[in-house]
Amino acid sequence: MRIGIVCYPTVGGSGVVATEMALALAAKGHDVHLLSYDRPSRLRRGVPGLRFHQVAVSAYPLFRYPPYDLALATRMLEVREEARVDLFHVHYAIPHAVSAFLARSMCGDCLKFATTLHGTDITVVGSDRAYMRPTRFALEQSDAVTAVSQYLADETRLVFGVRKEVEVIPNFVDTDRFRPDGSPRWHQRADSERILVHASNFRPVKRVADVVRAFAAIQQQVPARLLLVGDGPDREHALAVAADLGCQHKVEHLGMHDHLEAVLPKADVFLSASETESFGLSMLEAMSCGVPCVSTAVGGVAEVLGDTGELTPFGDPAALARAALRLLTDGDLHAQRAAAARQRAVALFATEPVLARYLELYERVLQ
Ligand code: GMT
Repeated sequence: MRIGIVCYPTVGGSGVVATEMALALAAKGHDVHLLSYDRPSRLRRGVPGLRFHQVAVSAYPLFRYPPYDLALATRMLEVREEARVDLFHVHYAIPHAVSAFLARSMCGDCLKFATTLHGTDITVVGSDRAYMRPTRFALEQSDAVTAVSQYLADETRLVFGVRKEVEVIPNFVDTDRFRPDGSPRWHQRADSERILVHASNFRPVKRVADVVRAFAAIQQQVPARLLLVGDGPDREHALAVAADLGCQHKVEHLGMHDHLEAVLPKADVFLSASETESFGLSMLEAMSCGVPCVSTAVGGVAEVLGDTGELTPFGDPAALARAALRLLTDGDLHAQRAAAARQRAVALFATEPVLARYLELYERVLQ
């Protein structure tokens, strides 16, 4: 198939999923075209069958807000003409589904498009009045709509009142790349220092300061270190909270990391304090490395973790700390959860079966 994939390049689950999907489809021999306004962070160079098309957005002085959605629609048409793309798969509804609809309308229905909803496009941004109506319209117009969790599919129906079928196709993980590396667990290490990790884009919705608050309580009970991976607007606030709570010397900010698969297997527990999380891709990557997750019970997280991790109420870092301590003071429980996490990732979220579901969907759309 000739497939166009549209995504945001920034650190955030939707761009990661779209890029991994582009790489996996190209590896299967499909002709894949990835469109974004910048090179997505996980995109490798020189991959046969995969081409990157940058969407250039001109900054004319009159434009306080450059019309990216129009530039994207034009680029989609150009790629369609150059590469005879059969179908576009747009990740994140706003404004990608609207641009796809515009591109399709401009060429008299010459292309098909499927929209995958990731989370904040529905739960936060999509329910903003300014974006609500065009997003609902573009979803209705999509040739297929998918959501990454049942929670998000239900939320889409509730918030947008869409009549269209929203099919649930979960995110996936490369279980060969994200795998346990044999690192000793805390109870096997001489210093018995527990390593906790949090990875995200540090947006307010991630509540990274709550992760730090939970960690501050944990390290009072057991020797521990917190690795913060990623970057974003709340980084300074989170580090300031660590300083206020007197644990800054045990919190290490690793910044943007190209090789999360090298960091995650070293962790004993992954911590997440999000206010909303339609899926939680970093947690799936941690599970695949055999790392149990302790998270707020929000959105679709329970669908991902199953009974391999611990869920606590949102906005209660003390509960998060207690749940993590259960895993960090009982070696048998930790070993059992770590093995269950890896098994669940392999059984339910491996790349191949999930990709097969998308290919089936593409075929249905093209028929
Ligand atoms: O976390 C974000 O706000 C970024 C956002 C995105 O689309 O880039 O992430 C969402 O999509 C990911 C991939 O499907 C999910 O794993 C995240 O749970 C989801 N984020 C939220 O729902 C907050």
